Amino acid sequence: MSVLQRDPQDQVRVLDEDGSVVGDVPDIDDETMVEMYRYMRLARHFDTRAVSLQRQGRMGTYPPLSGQEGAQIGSAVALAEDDWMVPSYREHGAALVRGLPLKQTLLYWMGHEKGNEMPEGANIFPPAVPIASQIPHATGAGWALKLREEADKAVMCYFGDGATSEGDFHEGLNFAGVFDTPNVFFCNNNQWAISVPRERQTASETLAQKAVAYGIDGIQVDGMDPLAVYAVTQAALDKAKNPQEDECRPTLIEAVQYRFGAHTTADDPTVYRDDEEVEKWKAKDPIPRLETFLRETGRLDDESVDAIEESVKEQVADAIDAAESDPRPDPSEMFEYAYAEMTPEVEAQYEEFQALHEKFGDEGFLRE
Ligand SMILES: Cc1ncc(C[n+]2csc(CCOP(=O)(O)OP(=O)(O)O)c2C)c(N)n1
Ligand SMILES: [Mg+2]
Repeated sequence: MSVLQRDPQDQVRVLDEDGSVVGDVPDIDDETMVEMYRYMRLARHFDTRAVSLQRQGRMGTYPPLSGQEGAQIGSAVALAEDDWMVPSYREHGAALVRGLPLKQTLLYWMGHEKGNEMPEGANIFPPAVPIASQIPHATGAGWALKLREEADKAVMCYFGDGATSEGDFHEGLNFAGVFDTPNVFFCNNNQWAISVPRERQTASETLAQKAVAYGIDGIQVDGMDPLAVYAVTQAALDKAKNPQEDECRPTLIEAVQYRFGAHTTADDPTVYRDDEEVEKWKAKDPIPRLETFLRETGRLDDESVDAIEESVKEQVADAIDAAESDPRPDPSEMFEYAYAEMTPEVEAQYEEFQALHEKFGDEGFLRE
């Protein structure tokens, strides 16, 4: 029986908080499991360094992902090469799995237009900051694949718990249900939409059960358990591409998790949540959980963990060097890429900017 055939209240788990097996371990080869662990360590270290760069004035606002590595890596590893990923703004870890270099992520948050350039063939949409706006886009992409008879590829869309209160969520999932599109809707329920807690966002008992209204499958998974996330996402992607006669293609996955840090570097979570709550969730940290499992099953040892730690540090340091030595972008690029051709409003803004730039020079715009 598919792991998806259960009640949206019945959370899928594979590893408990101590890394002990409490469910069906998915069929993942040893190398990929260790790779998942390495990606999670890389995402965590990158995150720590990115926050520190912002604090030092070397980068703009940045949305941290620590705590969410299990959901990001566990889900992204399940994607096939030809599938598509439609991210929100926090999916740096998932994007890494798809082949987006860390340098690109840094450039994006440094305000560099080049950070929006996705590598050829990585099949990633650019990050979406307007909440839930990427959901109808993802449904549209899924529908396009179906119309082109390419529904052997799926589109996975990431968004947060807060996004499920937006009209775009409703419209995107409703269309997906009606047109039976090859979509996986992956909700990162990290308990907070900035300072608004989960229980103030919706009266629904779970977010997964919202799927019922659209006639699609909804499933809740422990989002801090990378193996459970992998199992559920893999089954949902498979169903999106190869549904049985009585199955629908789309699935809504609610991955229950927590962001350990601030919403973004512009936020101070200590004013709206208790240390006690944070500590409770830190005990569920996905990284030591997977590490314990991998050590106990002989897939990792001290030596390989040390080697991973070293290589992760080096990779992040190299990415920071590469991003910081990239030439500063020309500010007029801000106006050039939203549309293939500038609209009259954008053109007027561009001309105003050019006039100011000529008058005040670069110094007029830069705060050093
Ligand atoms: C349409 C829209 N409204 C408001 C905002 C401001 N905003 C940025 S992030 C955020 C909260 C989103 O919470 P959630 O969907 O849970 O995602 P998370 O950041 O927790 O991953 C809000 C309201 C926005 N970016 N877009
Ligand atoms: Mg949230």
